[in-house]
Amino acid sequence: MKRHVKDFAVLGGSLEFQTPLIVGRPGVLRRDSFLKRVEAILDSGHLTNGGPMVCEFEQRLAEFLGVRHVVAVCNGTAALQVMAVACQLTGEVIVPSMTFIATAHALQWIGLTPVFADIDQRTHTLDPKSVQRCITDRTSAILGVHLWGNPCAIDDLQQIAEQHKLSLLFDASHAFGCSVGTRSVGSFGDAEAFSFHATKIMHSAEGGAIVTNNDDIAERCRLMRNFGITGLTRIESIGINAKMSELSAAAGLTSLESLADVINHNKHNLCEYRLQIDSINGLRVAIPSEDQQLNCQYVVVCVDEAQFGLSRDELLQVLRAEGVFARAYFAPGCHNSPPYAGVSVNCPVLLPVTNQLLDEVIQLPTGSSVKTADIHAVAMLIRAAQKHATILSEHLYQTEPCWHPADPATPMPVTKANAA
Ligand code: T4K
Repeated sequence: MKRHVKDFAVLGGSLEFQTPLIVGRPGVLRRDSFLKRVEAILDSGHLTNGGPMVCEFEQRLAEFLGVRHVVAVCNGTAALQVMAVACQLTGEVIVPSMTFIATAHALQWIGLTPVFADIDQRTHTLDPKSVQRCITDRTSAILGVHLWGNPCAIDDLQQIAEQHKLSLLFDASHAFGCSVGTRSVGSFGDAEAFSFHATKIMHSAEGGAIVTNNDDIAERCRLMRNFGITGLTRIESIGINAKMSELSAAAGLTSLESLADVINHNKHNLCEYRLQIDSINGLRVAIPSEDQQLNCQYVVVCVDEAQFGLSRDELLQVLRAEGVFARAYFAPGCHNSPPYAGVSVNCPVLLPVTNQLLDEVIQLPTGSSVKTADIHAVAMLIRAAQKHATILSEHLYQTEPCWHPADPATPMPVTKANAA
């Protein structure tokens, strides 16, 4: 309990969490189930190149998502790239700036030009009106991102894509297990790309997939992930090594088995956070729409500095020092990062909502390792920080702040006051 300003770890007080709460802690794989699969791989001697584990993983995913084709690849970035090449994109591709840098970099790396459109205040996904303003005669596609698992404005984007004869693709890295009505994310647009990175709700340590109902796109993706090779030596197209290994598929299959439990736990955590946080003046848990099935992988909180008393970055510093390793994804935004910052072809329109959200959102830890009592402790910390906001803020700028000893974000060790 932080009664006085000096009790805060950032000013040398004792830590609230010795073992930090983390955003993106990988879900634990059921060990016996995973090891059984690893034994089967070792017995078969088939480690990669289209082995039975990858085939089974693709089949299970296709059933789960209700789609015709799943093409498993080595990571989400490769999924975006193979999908873009298979869809024969050229020139400019409209994307949001508030996303992991991989969305933009994946395109730029293969010679396409990401063009940043603004996003919607409520869903944090592409604003169709802004997308319209970004279309030029060089545009070949719209690539929406279902940020935090919130599905994009699919119907509106579909209409724009049809009107301008553009491909419609989605970066669904955050949205495995989410759906709109009865349709799963993965079944929209021409194709969607997933990441199964360790930090994702369903993971294969490293991995990804292109998902589509289009037979031609699927065939090209299959060919391209394996150098464009068919048979023993025949080369049919350009390609790359984007194959998923059998070990990754084993992890993915095992992770898929616990997905329902993980989502239920996350839903409970999100409800608990809402109960605790929404009553704090100046904070609001961002929830898009009650009628969508979301995986609740991210707990996103908007910080109104004027009302709350501390800025998002000050709150982040206070929390991280205590061992609540909150994040400020995806500040400063792709449009403020090299090589896109200040380049007019990448940034043709103003991004007021993007800029505002990049300054004010914070992600709080959730996932299986975060328990209800942790959430109550985090909320109590935040309330105490608000109570002492003015003095805390002054101190933050006057003294060298203390850091949590386990914080990888800072090279500074914990200071004398804290170590004592
Ligand atoms: N599109 C979108 C919208 C994406 O979010 C991503 C990936 C992609 C495309 C590209 O997909 P991939 O090519 O990556 O498959 C992470 C991930 O590296 C990245 O995959 C992810 N998005 C992004 C949102 O988050 P960081 O900067 O959060 O990683 P890091 O190392 O800080 O890990 C987060 C926390 O989890 C840390 O406190 C450490 C902990 N952790 C992490 C790993 C990997 C563990 O405890 N164990 C682990 O194995 O980037």
